[in-house]
Amino acid sequence: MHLKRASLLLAALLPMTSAVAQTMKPEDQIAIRQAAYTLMGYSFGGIAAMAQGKRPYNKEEAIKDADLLVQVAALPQDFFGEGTDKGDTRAKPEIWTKRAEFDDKMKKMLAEVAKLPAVTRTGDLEAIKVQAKATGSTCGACHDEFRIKR
Ligand code: ASC
Repeated sequence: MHLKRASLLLAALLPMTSAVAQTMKPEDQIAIRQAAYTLMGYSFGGIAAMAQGKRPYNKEEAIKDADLLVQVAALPQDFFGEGTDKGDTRAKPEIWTKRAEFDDKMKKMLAEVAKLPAVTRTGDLEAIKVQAKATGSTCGACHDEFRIKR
């Protein structure tokens, strides 16, 4: 899915509640969680690139990325409903058989993501590097176990 389409779709869905998500068709839930992960990759990717010296550090951009990341990272957890284990998805069946473990990893990721808005506002690149690393490892922990490798 193209980034622009993903963003538009997501903007329309941000106020949606978990209860509504569960009534959606499986393929629509999959599309939304994928759009959310795309935007998580975009927003966290910006911070990670600055932290790794691959992009010049810009305080305002880092803050903007962190704030967007908090919003979009909250979405996927509501879109792994019944029937969304099948179809165009890299989600492993283990998400549904080891749900408590999956939810725990999701929670750990959200806890690290939640620290980024404050850390980016300090303007302290060294602190941002530390928090970017901590956050990235929580993304990776879930991918290792619950995402089908390409
Ligand atoms: C990223 C990104 C991820 C994580 C992961 C860290 O920048 O897009 O999925 O970091 O690679 O292990």
